[in-house]
Amino acid sequence: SGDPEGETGVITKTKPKTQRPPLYKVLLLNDDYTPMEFVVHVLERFFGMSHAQAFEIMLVVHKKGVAVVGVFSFEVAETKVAQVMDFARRHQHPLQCTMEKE
Ligand code: NFA
Repeated sequence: SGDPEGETGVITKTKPKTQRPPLYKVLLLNDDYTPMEFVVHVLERFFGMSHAQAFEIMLVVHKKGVAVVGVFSFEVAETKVAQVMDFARRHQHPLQCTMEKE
């Protein structure tokens, strides 16, 4: 009663939380058949990596089985996955690209 901070005298502030859209990791998966040079080309073409960067990430996928190749909004991630899957299919390589919520 008559206490703007409640009954305790302790001042609390509420911070308005800015809503950020969820981010999605785009993953590239290893397989036994897709040529290494093709994967390097995919990383350069669709993920804007330099040749050296692309070669490095390709080797991570090759050795560890999977790597995150980028983090994007849902719509951009979905487009990247579709572009890579379509490019691999057209070249008859079994390369797999997926996405998951961060
Ligand atoms: N493992 C494939 C090979 O030895 C290369 C590869 C790397 C495939 C990364 C897919 C992803 N030819």
